[in-house]
Amino acid sequence: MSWGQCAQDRLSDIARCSVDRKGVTRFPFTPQHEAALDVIRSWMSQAGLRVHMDAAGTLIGRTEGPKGAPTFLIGSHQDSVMNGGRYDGIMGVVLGCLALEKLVADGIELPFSVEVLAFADEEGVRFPTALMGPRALAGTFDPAILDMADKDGVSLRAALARFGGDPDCVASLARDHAKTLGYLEVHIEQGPVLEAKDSALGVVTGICGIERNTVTFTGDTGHAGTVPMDGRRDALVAASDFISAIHDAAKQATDLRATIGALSLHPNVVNAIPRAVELTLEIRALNDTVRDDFARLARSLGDNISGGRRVGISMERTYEQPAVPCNRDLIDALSTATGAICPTAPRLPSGATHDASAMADLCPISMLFVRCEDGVSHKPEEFAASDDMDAAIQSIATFLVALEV
Ligand code: HGY
Ligand code: MN
Ligand code: MN
Repeated sequence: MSWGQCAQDRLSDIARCSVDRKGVTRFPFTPQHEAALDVIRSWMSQAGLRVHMDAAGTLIGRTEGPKGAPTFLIGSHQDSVMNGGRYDGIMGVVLGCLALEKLVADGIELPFSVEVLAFADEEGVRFPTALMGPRALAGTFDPAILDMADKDGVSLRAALARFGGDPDCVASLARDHAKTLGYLEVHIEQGPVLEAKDSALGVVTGICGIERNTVTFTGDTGHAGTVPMDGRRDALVAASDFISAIHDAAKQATDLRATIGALSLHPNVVNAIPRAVELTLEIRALNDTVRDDFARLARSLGDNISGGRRVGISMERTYEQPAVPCNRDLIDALSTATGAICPTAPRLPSGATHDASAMADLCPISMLFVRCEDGVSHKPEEFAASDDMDAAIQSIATFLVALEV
């Protein structure tokens, strides 16, 4: 069996660690996460790694290099979105384990230590925060996030403690920059570029910046049958103007994505005029200035629309992470390593954000994309071919062997 086929079988197996069978739903610090860690422990043991879970719930498999040698990190996230795919995140963990297993099978010892990291929470679906694991290692962890709660009112602190983590020790996980050689995240592309270029792999040049805003329109409710049309202060009509205006403005911008992904109405009943609408506006761009400019444009569009519709508006930025470039030397080393196996491997930016964006505060980062069928991700139909994952495993092994301490 090829390494790629082994990866495919393992990803099918761990996909069962899910709330249901409609794709993969595996949130952090849940029974599904716990079941997944048992499977990942077996992958790490099979690669000869020493396994432990750190205080932030990151499962770590380590192979020791020569005494005093630095450590190279490989990893990604174990969690998924609701009814997501079976490759997003977890692919980077299984391919890292298999690349190390291959090096052992080939009798190759590296002049540095290597760790494979399975981070608990990158998607930020269960809690209104994300990237606790990599931020803990990078020393950028904010303890205030421990008080954030999920929709059932369970705090991140309680969920982590119940799961076997140690909330009070997360801040002490920060790694020594001088002893960390770098980080590689292998991830399904989640877009159509590699398929369009007929390339199994791609080397990532940088990760987009991302911000999330909560926008609230506030008007008046009233009886749907008695309030005349021209007397209304309908929050939903204003919100719908805003949604179309944002979409049209984003289409004019360069290398920018704006998405209104969640919306809630109040009172949300068939025979009452919507008094309030709360929606999320997410803006992503490879250039932080472009993103800031668009956020300013969004505010002015909102002000004009709310004025015209005689409703109130508020717009609050709830989350932000800057754009992050990958390390030039690692990009070149990854391009060389993939070149032997996938000569057409292009260099491309990542519109999706990743654990690597937080790891950049600790060490030089690199990312390798694997072709994604039809560019589909965050859906059960997400698919990566065994041959493409095989090419990735070969590339990771070649990359590690060529890495200089
Ligand atoms: O939102 C993202 O880009 C990532 O999939 N969490
Ligand atoms: Mn994702
Ligand atoms: Mn991901």
